[in-house]
Amino acid sequence: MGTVSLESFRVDVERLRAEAVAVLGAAADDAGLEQARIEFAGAKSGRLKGIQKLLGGLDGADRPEAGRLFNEAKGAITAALDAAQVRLAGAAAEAAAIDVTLPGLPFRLGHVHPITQTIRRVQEIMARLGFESVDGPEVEDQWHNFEALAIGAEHPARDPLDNFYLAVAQGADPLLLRSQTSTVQIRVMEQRKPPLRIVSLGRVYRPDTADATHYPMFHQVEGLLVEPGATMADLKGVLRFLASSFLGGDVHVRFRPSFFPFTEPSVEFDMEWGGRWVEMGGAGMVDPAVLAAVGYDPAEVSGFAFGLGVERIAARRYGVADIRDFYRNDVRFLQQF
Ligand code: FA5
Repeated sequence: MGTVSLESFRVDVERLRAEAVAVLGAAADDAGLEQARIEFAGAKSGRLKGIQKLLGGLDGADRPEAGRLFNEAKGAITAALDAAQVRLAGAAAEAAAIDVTLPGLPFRLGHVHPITQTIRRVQEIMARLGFESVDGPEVEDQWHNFEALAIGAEHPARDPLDNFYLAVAQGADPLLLRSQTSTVQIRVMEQRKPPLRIVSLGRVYRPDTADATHYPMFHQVEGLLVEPGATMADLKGVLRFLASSFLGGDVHVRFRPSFFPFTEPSVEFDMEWGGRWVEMGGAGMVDPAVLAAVGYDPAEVSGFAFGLGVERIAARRYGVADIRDFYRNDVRFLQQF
């Protein structure tokens, strides 16, 4: 008769197995795992070894079943040991992958595009002279882009080759991407009574071939003042103030005779800055016919208007030789501003 019963062996083996699996599963680091390994699976005095020794005390008939129970428990404990090793190795690799002492990646901040900076600067300068900033639509009808500005049906400026007309339903009034911001003069005068001082900065579109001074989409500054007694001297004074404030230093403004259908007289104006004359835009006294067309009395009020290219004045101010650079989206160029 053996000294150990099969039942008590079974209880001991199961208890050891459950305890070992729990402890190995909870091992938090290599040292803890090694300690648990020695305790349960140590070759000399591990507890598994202790249980194994009990086998000798069992009845011969019970030994095969007891051996099977033992091998099963040993297999489960070995598997739990392997799993714990894999788990801790993975955690170590993960910890090594994040080096918290490395300097962080620099966070790249963007900034306002130089053309937008220019627009805001011009708005701010004109506001000092009492010019309110207004917007107009980029998709226009023929009335605002041409007719109200005395650009008649036969005028070459209306040529489809010189404009971006939009496809509209047959019979509907043609629409186009505005070719100038002078449209906003009309839109404002249609809705307000004089006196008024407005400035409008926005995109305009012309099928021009892109070169150093042209782009098919560009921006214009439109200024309009309508008051009793406004003269060309006022126009020159305003342009000179704008140029000096924008470019810095004393800037001279020169008028050259020109023609626009909606101003009379009309001029092109140049600015002298850094010893060079540069063409900036067109201007003139608002034609009395235009004033009358929007319901103003030309005997009571007169006005002046001007329009200039934002890319041109931005290029001048920042020393940019080619306005196409503004639209290449090259961060190395843009981050200089
Ligand atoms: C006009 O567009 C008139 N509406 C200006 C005006 C306003 C006259 C009010 C009288 C009263 P013009 O077509 O010349 O005029 O254009 C004005 C300016 O826009 C030019 O001097 C130039 O600076 C700029 N510009 C014209 N075409 C381009 C282009 N393709 N790319 C960049 N800038 C351009």
